[in-house]
Amino acid sequence: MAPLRYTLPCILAAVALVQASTLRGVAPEQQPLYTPHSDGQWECLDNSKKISFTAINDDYCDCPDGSDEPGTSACPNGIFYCQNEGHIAAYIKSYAVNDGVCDEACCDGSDETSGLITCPNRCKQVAAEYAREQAALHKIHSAGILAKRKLIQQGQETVTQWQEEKSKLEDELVIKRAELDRHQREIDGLEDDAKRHLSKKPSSKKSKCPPCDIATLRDHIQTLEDEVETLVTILKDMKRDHNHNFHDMAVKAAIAGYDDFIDGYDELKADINNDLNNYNAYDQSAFEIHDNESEEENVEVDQDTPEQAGKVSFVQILLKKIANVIPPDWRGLIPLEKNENNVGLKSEGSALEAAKNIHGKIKDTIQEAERKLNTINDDLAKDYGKQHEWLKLKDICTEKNEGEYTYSVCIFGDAYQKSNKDGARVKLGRFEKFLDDDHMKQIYSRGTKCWNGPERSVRATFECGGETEILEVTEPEKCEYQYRMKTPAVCPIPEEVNKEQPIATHVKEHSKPKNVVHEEL
Ligand code: MAN
Repeated sequence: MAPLRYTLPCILAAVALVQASTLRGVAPEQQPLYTPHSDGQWECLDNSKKISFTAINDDYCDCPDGSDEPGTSACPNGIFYCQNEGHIAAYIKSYAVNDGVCDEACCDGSDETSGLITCPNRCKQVAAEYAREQAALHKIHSAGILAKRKLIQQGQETVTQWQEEKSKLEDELVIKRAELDRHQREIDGLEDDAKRHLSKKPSSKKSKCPPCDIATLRDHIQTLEDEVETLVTILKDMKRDHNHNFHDMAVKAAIAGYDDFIDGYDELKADINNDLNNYNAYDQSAFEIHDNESEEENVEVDQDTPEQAGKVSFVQILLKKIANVIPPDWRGLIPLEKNENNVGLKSEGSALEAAKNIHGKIKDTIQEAERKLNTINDDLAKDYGKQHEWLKLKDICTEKNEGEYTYSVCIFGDAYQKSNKDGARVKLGRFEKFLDDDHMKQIYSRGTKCWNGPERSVRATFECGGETEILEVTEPEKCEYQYRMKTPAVCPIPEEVNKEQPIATHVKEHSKPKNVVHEEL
């Protein structure tokens, strides 16, 4: 071994020489990693080994990670950096260095220095071609982005309509179910009455009941008055709580009607009370007469008394007034029909029939509303992309002639393969789901079973384009089809791309430079 006083100057001279020039095959920002220690040693980038700094790029692979031979083909796992001045820098696998072939990715020809072949610097032409491609791509993207914005807007509008329709249906269902319950109670009551009448024994003594009937009627009137108050409160709450931004004409009309109504309401109530007081003063004698008459004529106990007729008609005026101002769907809440029916119907049989008829109609309306609501809920639960950008593409169909077959797909529907010879059509699958969070891949599955193979299926991958079309169809595995497609739905909208871009907080020491093209490494 030579004495240190002779070897050290040599090493330092070599180090100075290497440092002065850039190391072949290493990106500029990684050059500092190739600095020797003071003893002339250098550590492999994976820290697995120390070797002499002079052993770098000596065409012999020392480091397990291949980091000591960035500029030769000595390490099977090494990578080579080409600067490609004037274009975009690139990495290639180091086995392609000095192999006698000009590498596509290294347009500067720096991969071939052995003299086996001379690679011209093509970076100027490559950069120009790249710029043309980028301009064309930019044009496609601009058209696609414009179309995507429209898709988002239309999708959002449809979702809003669905949500409005859903809340209308839910309101309608609450009202109709309450109405149904009320009619059910009415039917039960009429059926009970019918049973009671059937079992009633004829009595020789005439009923002395008018006073107790009056009490019942007072109760009924009180109930009706309470219902009027409830409706007034409902309307008052609606006026106070309704969504002012939601321009529902029925609600607006109801509020306007309520305002008109409430104007004269107190006055009307005062009139009614006044009239009722007059009736009260008069009713005793009137009932005595009526009672006598009823004894003589065997009048049914549930016929209208003057008090009932007077009071009910006032309440009816109120109810009718309210019915005129509230949305049509709510009118079923008002017991108008019931009273009119009861007054007008002479026999319990026909009243029962009418009540059942109405009940059946309400039930049908409820079933129809439930069916519509289920459809809307199903639609709202479907995945139409982060901004509903896929929604308006539903059922958009497109096809592509690929020689032997014409392939087709309806977005969110079915995919088919049709023979161009005999027109025979085979189902390749039905839309199942998106395969990724970015909504750029879909799978259509459960197609016609392949002879001796799986059920046919289609994987569709989408790239940005102004229209939704099939670009190419392949069948890499038997009965498993790949559709390469384009659509505006996947175009990158600039604001969103920026939003999604994570902010770099830490740059890895060994990270590769940006704007670098990596060949399939
Ligand atoms: C048909 C077509 C083909 C498929 C074979 C499998 O010919 O659907 O795409 O590969 O059946 O038997």
